[in-house]
Amino acid sequence: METEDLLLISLGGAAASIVRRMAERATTPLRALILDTDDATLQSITPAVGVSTSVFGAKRLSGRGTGGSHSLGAGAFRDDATQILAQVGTPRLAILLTCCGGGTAGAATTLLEALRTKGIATLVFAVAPFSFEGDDRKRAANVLLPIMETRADALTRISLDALVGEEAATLPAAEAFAHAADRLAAGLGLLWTLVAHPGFIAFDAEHFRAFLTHDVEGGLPFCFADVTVSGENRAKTALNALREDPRFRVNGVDRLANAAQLIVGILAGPDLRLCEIGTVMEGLRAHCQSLKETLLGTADEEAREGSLSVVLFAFGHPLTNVSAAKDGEAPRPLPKRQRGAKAAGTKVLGTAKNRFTDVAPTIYGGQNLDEPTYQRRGIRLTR
Ligand SMILES: Nc1nc2c(ncn2[C@@H]2O[C@H](COP(=O)(O)OP(=O)(O)O)[C@@H](O)[C@H]2O)c(=O)[nH]1
Ligand SMILES: [Mg+2]
Repeated sequence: METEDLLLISLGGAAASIVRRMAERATTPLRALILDTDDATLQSITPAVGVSTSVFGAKRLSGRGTGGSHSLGAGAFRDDATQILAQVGTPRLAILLTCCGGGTAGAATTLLEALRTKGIATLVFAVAPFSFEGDDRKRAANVLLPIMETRADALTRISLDALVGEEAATLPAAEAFAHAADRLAAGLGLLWTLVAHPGFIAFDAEHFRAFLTHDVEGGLPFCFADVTVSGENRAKTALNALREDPRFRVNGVDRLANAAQLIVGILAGPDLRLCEIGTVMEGLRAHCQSLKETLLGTADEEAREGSLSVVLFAFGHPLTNVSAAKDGEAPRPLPKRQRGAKAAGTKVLGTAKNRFTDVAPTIYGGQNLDEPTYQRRGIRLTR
């Protein structure tokens, strides 16, 4: 796949610093557009191959930022929409990253609308402020996030508190952010590699698009987490870490255990063994009791030799829309999701009961062994 099919867009100073971290550590070239309303932020970003930066809204804000106002961020985007959209071009999938505690994030709603008009699918990582940042930022983010969610194809709300874990309470504020930014940059870097440079089982921008195509208005909420481990039992270790990851706990509900669809990305070196993929997939299926669909993608790079990374997207809580619920409010039922016929679940693999005509199927332990394992277990292989 050409990386031109995929573009990472960041909005605001904090998201810019996360993309900068990604670019510094990228094992595979990044293609990113860093947008901000503040000149100073962009000057601190060393130009990297494939990464462009752009200040917008200068007419209104003189390159000095929004002062935390989402409406100024939105207005700034409208002033310069044509120029920004020309820079975006026409990728098939855009990954948008923004920190909703800042004002530039206010541009996201109009930007997402424009990307949809251009037929660009959007996967949004929206970062909610730390709880120590105070109620005003939290309130502003809580107004912006549901609007973004309706305009994205899929959106995850990233809790900085959950990213940093219990240390958030004791770390100095600047360190807490640096820590969270590093964690997020690592996870997004893995996602980038998985989608832009897939391995023997591809999950590229086109596969993501197909998965995201659905008829229900509004974006799909999802949870995202990643882990990188090494050592003897690395597949088991990765699995255990993901099962415990606080990023899957939303309002006390385990979004991983309740996921209806999973996208699993496995990244490793040439030493990746098939049985390790099996361990991860089997373990997830055992943990996620409501699972209807599992999509798998891999990426392999020499440089990853010895380490195993897993990225996980958990979609579609089957009973409740936890992501839409506010603190203290009961989760609302999730609207029934109908996706385009082509992308629909395991159907892609066909529904034949038996590979052979006029022969009784081989039933063992209640399972039809004539159906390939990946089909029986609901794993959708993409190539
Ligand atoms: N204070 C601070 N907040 C950060 C930093 N990086 C990220 N954040 C988070 O990002 C939010 C601010 O977003 P930012 O993109 O900087 O806003 P903008 O550039 O003013 O539009 C805050 O609410 C924090 O949650 C940082 O270095 N310092
Ligand atoms: Mg700023």
